[in-house]
Amino acid sequence: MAYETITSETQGAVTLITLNRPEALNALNSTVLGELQQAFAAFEADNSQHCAVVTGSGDKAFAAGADIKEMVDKQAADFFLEDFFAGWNDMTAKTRKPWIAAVNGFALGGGCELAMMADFIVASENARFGQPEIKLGVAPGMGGSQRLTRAVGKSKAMDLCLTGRMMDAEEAERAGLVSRIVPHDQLMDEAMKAAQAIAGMAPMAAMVNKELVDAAYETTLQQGMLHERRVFQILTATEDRKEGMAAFVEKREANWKGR
Ligand code: DAK
Repeated sequence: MAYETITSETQGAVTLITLNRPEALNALNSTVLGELQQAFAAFEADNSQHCAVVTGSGDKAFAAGADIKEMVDKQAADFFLEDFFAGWNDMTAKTRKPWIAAVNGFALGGGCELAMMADFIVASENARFGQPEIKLGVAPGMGGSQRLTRAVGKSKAMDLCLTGRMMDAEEAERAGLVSRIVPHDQLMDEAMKAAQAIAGMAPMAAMVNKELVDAAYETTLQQGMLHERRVFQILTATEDRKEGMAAFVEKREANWKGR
């Protein structure tokens, strides 16, 4: 599928989606968001694809936020009537397969929010994260105040949202926003390697692991543990569970059926 503002390609069982407006630091406009929704829907529907990586083109940015030039002349009624950026949550709400954000530079505002929608973030040492919306007289609109607070705690989330300052990759990793930092020139190799490793797991198990970790945000500990136990019990009925355990005992690679 040909897109205007992103690219999407498959490498084995991994889909690589690249935001492709480097001249605007990959700022997210309505076209980008619509195309991202399409690319994610295609990834989700393709049974040969088991993990995705999202990154930004160019050397400077993952995404420097929503496109301010697209928003500057809009009135409040336009945002409401157009339902501007509606569907931004599709990447989390409608995607059951795992995906990784490979953050290669600025991830600001909507860019930071997009990265936080991913199941985890691999950051280059050049990555910079922030929610600078306050400097524009607004506030986060795609989950920044909520996901950042859950990821890094109230104090740091308040600091970032209220001052609009950026944090570097090391601070982001210390705070728990980022799962790993890698040298800038190795970012895509490392992110793709992680994605290939995930894509090599039993597909239903990968989807269920994602669902269980996500459930930790929505449930009490007791409910979450009960859900986890039930899901474990149900997964034991899959062909892949039998294959995975048999392969271990027989000291061979598992041959997943995806069933
Ligand atoms: N939008 C549009 N263009 C941008 C941009 C952005 N967010 N960020 C950078 N660019 C453009 C610049 O305008 C410039 O293009 P030209 O003007 O040269 O044509 C080009 O990218 C290079 O940028 P700079 O020249 O500024 O590069 P520097 O290295 O000097 O600075 C920077 C990099 C990242 C520090 C700076 O560009 C910057 O501060 N950018 C803006 C960051 C920002 O404020 N981001 C938050 C945007 S607000 C909603 C949900 C969510 C949102 C809105 C609504 N709804 C559900 C309704 C989200 C809002 C946001 O994300």
